[in-house]
Amino acid sequence: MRVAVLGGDGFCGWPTALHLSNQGHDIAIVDNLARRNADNELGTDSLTPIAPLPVRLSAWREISGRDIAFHNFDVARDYDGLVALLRRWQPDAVVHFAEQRAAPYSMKSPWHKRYTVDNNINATHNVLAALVEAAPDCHLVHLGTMGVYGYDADGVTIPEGYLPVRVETAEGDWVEREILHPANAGSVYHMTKTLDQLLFQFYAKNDDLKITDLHQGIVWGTQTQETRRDERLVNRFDYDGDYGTVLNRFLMQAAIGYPLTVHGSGGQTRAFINLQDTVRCVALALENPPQRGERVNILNQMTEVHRVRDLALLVSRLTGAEIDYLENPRREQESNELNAEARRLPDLGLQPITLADGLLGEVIEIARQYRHRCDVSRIPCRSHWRAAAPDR
Ligand code: NAD
Ligand code: USQ
Repeated sequence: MRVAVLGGDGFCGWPTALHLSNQGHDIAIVDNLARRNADNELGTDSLTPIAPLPVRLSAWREISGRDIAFHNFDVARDYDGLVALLRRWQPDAVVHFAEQRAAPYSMKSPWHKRYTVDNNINATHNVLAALVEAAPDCHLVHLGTMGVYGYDADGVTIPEGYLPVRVETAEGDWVEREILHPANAGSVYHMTKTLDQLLFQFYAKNDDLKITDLHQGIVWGTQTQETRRDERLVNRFDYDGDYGTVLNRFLMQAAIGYPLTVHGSGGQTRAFINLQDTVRCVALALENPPQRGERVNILNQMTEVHRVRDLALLVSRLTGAEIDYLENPRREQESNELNAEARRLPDLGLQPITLADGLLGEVIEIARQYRHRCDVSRIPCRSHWRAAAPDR
């Protein structure tokens, strides 16, 4: 297959590009390096020393004998560049990771809110319009988020995308429908993913585009089979208060002896997946496209569910780290249950890697190996969901 990986320099995109290349697919990465620029803006850096993308690509060529092409442009702005690439190269599939993905970053200021919406919605809409114009048979695989469903505390089981409902007509008859599960975003970032969903529904219906939306949980881990093959291929590891996600942050904090930063009581329950499973799931989605004219194919890409407090206790038991219960900078439920269906990817062949498989130790090793690169001042989360109340 010819596969364009949009956002292929990022945390999930880079290992996915390598995995697909290793499977024998022809890969072209599109990335405007916005994530590396965000590090410059925030004064942060990956804990692991990630090589510049051209160095990564020549290392991969040296090690695997395979070429990956790189096109440096902004998918949200350079519509003509995107159309030209699709028309010239005619990919069988596009994997779309090219969005601003951090909830705290999206809530930092009006500028960050507007950037996240402009970037994410325009990128997704440009991809859809360009596919209609230049490659209507191409399969689009998008990385969505479990966060589109929200974290209500009512214990209702979350379906894979579509919720069966019965509605009473004016005549008193009952009509059965399947609707998109109601959107319930917890940040401006998560809201962009709920808007993406509506764009997909329209383009699948109106233009018969083949679209798969993978609602992914929080990704933990750093390396995959391919990124481990050479230090120049090492994947990024975010630990700062904006881009670092909870479990990787805890593992890195434990490695440097920093008390684990639990927000509030840590009663928040979230879905998780290991990075190696992420790349496997994308490959499975590519092997199982919907047909033209079918509705958007939605799969929940998560393998286990954990409460934040329990993760802190687990990491503390493994490492002896202290736990700090901090005032929560976010506006979110203090505590929730999470019951979500996630059968479709295992039914396609996914064999999940779980926290219990001992891989936590491997991530701790990575964190220990590179702890000298940590800037402790970047650990606290300084992005607040609501402006401080004015003095009265
Ligand atoms: P990332 O920020 O590391 O990677 C995103 C990549 O896209 C970056 O390399 C960035 O430079 C690029 N990009 C952003 N906007 C672009 C644009 N307009 N044009 C071209 N390139 C652009 O993020 P990630 O963690 O790899 O996440 C990838 C996708 O997976 C996101 O859409 C995210 O919402 C989703 N996701 C991530 C996680 C997670 O835990 N990391 C969990 C669920 C879903
Ligand atoms: N949290 C802490 N301490 C920390 C960091 C986070 O207690 O140091 C808490 C947060 O308050 C939140 C939970 O941990 O309750 C998860 O936060 P997170 O930053 O790990 O994850 P989130 O903001 O939800 O975003 C991440 C990715 C995003 C993806 C999402 C999947 O950045 O791209 O969409 O996970 S999901 O959570 O399923 O929506």
